[in-house]
Amino acid sequence: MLRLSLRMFGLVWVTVYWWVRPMVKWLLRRTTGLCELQRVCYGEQRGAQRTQGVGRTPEIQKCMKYIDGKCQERTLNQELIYYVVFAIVKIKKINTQAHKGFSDVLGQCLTQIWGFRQLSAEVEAKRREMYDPANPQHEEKLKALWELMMPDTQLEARVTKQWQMIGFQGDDPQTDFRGMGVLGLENLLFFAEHHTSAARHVLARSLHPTWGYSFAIVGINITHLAYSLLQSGAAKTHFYNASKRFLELRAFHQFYCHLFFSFDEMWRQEKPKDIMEFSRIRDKFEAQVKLKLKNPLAFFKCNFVLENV
Ligand SMILES: *[C@@H]1O[C@H](CO)[C@@H](O)[C@H](O)[C@H]1NC(C)=O
Ligand SMILES: CC(=O)N[C@H]1CO[C@H](CO)[C@@H](O)[C@@H]1O
Repeated sequence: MLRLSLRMFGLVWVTVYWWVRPMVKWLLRRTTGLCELQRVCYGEQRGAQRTQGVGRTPEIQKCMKYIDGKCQERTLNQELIYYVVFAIVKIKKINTQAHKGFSDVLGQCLTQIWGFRQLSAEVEAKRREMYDPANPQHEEKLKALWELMMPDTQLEARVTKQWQMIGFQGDDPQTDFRGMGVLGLENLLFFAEHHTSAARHVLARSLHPTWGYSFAIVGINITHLAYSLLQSGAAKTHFYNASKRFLELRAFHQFYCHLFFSFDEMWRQEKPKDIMEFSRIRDKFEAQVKLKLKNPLAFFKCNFVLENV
């Protein structure tokens, strides 16, 4: 009996879904003169909310399948987006004279959606690229990191215990990059290069006799956090609000800098007894960031206010 009614319910639901949904859409189209995509484009404020709404419409879901391949190849560009917008306008017979802003809004949303996907693919490629001491570019970056963080101290050798002064584990940073590849190095280098005083400030705080931690090791762990927030899609709100244009790797580095700096703040507030508390504080920090990212207005800025060391 129960089974039967469940079946009936299923049947009714399917019927409702297949018959009523198009009817509602048709009715809305008739009464408002707009298709679903247009309603989303006009109904929401610019930013994450609108872009996420557009991403959920069936039209865009269909396009995704094709474009996703391009994201993986990392060959997506603005021109392709214009073609897609043009095609949608034609297929949906949208009168661009009457709806002048539509193409622009749709173009902006698609730029953000696919920009985010392409950024994810790019970050993934960096993570897979292993640190290689035979690669002069990798070695250059590592050297630059030292020079920016320790301007007054000469590095005596490529392999030396000196690396521990900026928080690597042993005498060769290569081993510490294993988990996150070149992405870990590039994140640290960007922080040191573009937010030099903030990075040096965090390093100084990490050397505190009571509340210290390993700067580079924790930095690489924050790379892991930033990476997983990107890949899970949790960070979409921030990235959709971060740029109207196509996202570049730089946007990921900025996101990272914000996270590392805020982690250091939380670490100090928690006043941990020792490094054994790392996992607990890291989990607490992650939960807090995830909560902030649930807000469609989320946008993490890099305005660093340097407190006491
Ligand atoms: C970062 O720390 C967490 C918690 O201690 C750990 O589970 C994770 O594997 C670490 N990631 C990296 C890349 O070190
Ligand atoms: C680029 C972009 O769309 N930024 C928006 C992010 O969200 C805020 C708050 O809704 C908007 O004011 C921005 O314009």
